[in-house]
Amino acid sequence: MQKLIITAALTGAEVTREQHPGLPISPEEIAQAAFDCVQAGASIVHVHARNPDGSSTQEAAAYQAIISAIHARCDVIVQVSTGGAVGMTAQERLAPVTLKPEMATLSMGTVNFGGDVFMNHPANMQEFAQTMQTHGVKPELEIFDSGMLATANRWIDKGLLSGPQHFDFVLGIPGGMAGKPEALMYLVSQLKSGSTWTVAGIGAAQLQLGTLAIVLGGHVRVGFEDNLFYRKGELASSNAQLVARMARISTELNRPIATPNEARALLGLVPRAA
Ligand code: KMH
Ligand code: ZN
Repeated sequence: MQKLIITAALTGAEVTREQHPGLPISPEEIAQAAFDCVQAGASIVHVHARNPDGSSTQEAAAYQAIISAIHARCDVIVQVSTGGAVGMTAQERLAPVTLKPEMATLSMGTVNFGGDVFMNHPANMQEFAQTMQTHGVKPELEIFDSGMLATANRWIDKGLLSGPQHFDFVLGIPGGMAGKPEALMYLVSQLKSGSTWTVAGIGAAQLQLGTLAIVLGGHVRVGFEDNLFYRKGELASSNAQLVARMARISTELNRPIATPNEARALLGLVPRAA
């Protein structure tokens, strides 16, 4: 089995300080959270940028400040969001890809998102995929429902996505596929061979589906973007606390944790000098 890649989704676009006073918002706070997560076992950080007032922004300069602050502290794969926040335009969302980060997310379809709609028109999705290819950015295909995986598989057949693909199954969004083991098992059964995958369970599903992914040979995403709680009624103390729990479970299950360079090798990324 491959070593485990743990992604820390540090901030998200929708979570607020009212929901969690420790939510990292400024570039320095995000970089410190990234450093702590790497110490705890993360090899990828999934980042969203915020304005000083806490609102979401996709401006390239805001992402550059975060990337620079992270790399001043540690080596880790930085994965920028192209999902942004619900309601942003496609052009806004695409901006951070021009910075040529190692990875970026690519949502594979439209989904109801709580009381809103997370819009992903096929024409925009293709433009995102093309732009990532042009800039040498590895996409992580975000799958919120099974039809999105079917779309990704069609795109692979048509050559719109080339090479082995890396998927993130985001399970438990109200409007998307349920955060249940059966949902994850079905998605895994539909993957083309050579694919890699991670799971982002929302809320309490984060622990359950993450543990299942460790057993199944997938990878795991944890963090405040998807879940703020360590257990029912108890806020997690930090993103790193959630990473450390996954690293502990994986180690107990005899599955070692990947370093950033080991994760790069698994994902077909260029290794970085130490
Ligand atoms: N904020 C969500 C609407 C991504 O980062 O690519 C979309 C999202 C996915 O967070
Ligand atoms: Zn995100």
